[in-house]
Amino acid sequence: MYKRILTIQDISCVGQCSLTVALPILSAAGLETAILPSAVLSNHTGGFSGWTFTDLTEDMPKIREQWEKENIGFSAVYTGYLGSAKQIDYVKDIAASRLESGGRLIVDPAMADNGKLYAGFDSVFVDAMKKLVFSADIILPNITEAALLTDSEYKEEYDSSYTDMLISRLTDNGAKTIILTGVGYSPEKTGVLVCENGKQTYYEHRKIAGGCHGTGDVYASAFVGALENDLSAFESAKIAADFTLECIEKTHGDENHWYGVKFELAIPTLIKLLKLG
Ligand code: PXL
Repeated sequence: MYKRILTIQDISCVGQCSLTVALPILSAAGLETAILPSAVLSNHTGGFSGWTFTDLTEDMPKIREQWEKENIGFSAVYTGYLGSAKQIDYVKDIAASRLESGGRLIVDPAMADNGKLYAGFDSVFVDAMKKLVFSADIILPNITEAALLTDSEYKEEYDSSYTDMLISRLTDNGAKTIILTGVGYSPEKTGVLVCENGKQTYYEHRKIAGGCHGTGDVYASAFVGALENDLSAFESAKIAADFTLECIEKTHGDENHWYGVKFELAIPTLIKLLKLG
């Protein structure tokens, strides 16, 4: 079956994040990709001094109704950066109405990193995001987002008792499969912790100093690309990590390229990792 994926996130016209990353990566993974822009920004909000922001919340129910008339469905729905708290209810309606049977809702609660919410988000948004996250089949929070979603303290340094606590609070609130990203137990390492059916598996890899913008979106898009090629959650998490690491390596050392990663240069690697070429 030729799969059609719907991804819902913003268009940051410049900045190598959200839809400008998800669309090419999912296409490279051999998946038909439909998009629903949550907002249009001149550029992302992480490091530029300003941006334009056009909220597309009120387009969403109209688009859903039109898709219902045309009977357009999706094999998976993957959400990223959303434009407003109100939009989150509309996104839930779209997934409920347009997801084909057996299709999965995959949610990256893209709203925070390094202990801080992104510009423009507040606790009302976090509470709305909880509803989406805890109704999803698979979620990809980073440590900051997992702490916010479970009203837990954010820690820079921790051991497995902290990540166990985050996982068990997420699970208690209804989370199903959890892909907890950016989990590092020592300074020079990072990795991803996958929790599926109560069982944890960890993929550790080296950490490249000086975090890069947009890697969460690159990671989640590659994960969905692998998963929808029928790989397991752990195998998909591993491929996404290897791909993201290569994107960072290809970018490192270019000071002018602080706003994103040169993921385009690593697309051939992704195709090889997915055994598509
Ligand atoms: O990469 C996450 C992201 C997506 N979209 C916009 C952002 C950010 C992170 O800052 O600002 C608009």
